Amino acid sequence: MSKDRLVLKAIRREPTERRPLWIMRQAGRYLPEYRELRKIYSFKALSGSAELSTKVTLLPLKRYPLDAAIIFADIMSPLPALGINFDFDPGPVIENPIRDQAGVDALTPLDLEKLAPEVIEALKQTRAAIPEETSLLGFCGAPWTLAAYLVEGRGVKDFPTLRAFAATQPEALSMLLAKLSEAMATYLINQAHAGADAVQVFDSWAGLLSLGNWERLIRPHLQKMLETVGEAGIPRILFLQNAPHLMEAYSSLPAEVLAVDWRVDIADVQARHENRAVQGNIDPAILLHGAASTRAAAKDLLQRVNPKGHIVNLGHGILPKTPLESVDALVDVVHNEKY
Ligand code: 1CP
Repeated sequence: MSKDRLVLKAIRREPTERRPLWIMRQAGRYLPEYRELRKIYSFKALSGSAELSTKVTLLPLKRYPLDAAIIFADIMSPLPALGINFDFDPGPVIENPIRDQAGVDALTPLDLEKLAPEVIEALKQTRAAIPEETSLLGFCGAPWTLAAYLVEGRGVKDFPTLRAFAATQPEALSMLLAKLSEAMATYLINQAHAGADAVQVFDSWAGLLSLGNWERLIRPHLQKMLETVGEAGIPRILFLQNAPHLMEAYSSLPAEVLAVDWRVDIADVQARHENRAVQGNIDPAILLHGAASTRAAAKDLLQRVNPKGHIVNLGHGILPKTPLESVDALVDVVHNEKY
């Protein structure tokens, strides 16, 4: 029964027999079977087909007893519904980056039929294939993180074109974020209807602006999106990356779970926000060093963080060169904790 799904119990801050564990980017390149599939199919082909996406989503669960499945797709997957074309090399590359108001105006009205139907179908197929007690997670990119790619054109260190756009064309930015916010709220609700138990909003590039500019330019759109999803009754996991200066601001957004990277003291976040669950936050770099280092980091995390409302995860995506033994060690520590 869904009420026994550990991730959902932790989201509600109910007692659990052990802490739930899943891993950001758990279906990625550290898995040899994923690398084999990538020899045959491009990332776009894998994520663009419901059958292949389901197959890849299930790969990490075949190897490890993880408590959640997260659909193998990208934050860009729903953007064709706004008339946006892109490719991957290896990250997203946008065909026509948005650099002015005309670029925003050129977006099409939301085309519901193009709102990643392959992801919606993959959610249904995955739900049918995973154990009853495993949670199914949907996700999307936060409006600002999506805008980062749309304006910059691709992932670039510190996103200077985006920051100049925000400083000089705040009205165009606001219209862009409003469109993305509305589209992503619809997308997340569709994912929940297709079987997602909870949704994670990835704000990977949250930290690029000052607190004052974030409050003024970004918060209203992120807040609106989260509120719309919350009104539909869907549990929300909000992940921010590289944004310690915004931690308090994000803590006031409507989300059941605050998911943080390794730069943040997660025990402190938990202590200061007693009504929230927390997710994270082992530094993925530590897993590169092998099982013993991973085991030590995992034990330290469990010792510092109250189990009530704690979903164990890394502080960002697992790195491609991570040895499989490190993941075994992480699973072992979490599964054998006594409390
Ligand atoms: O388990 C999983 O792998 C889940 C699927 C997943 C998710 C949740 C992928 C597959 N991407 C994402 C989200 C995503 N995509 C984020 C948010 C999470 C994060 O911060 O890591 C971001 C920022 C992206 C953008 C993106 N897409 C990047 C980042 C690098 C850049 O240039 O900015 C990359 C490399 C991609 C392509 C991509 N998406 C996913 C994979 C496995 C890949 C690599 C494709 C490959 O070479 O096989």
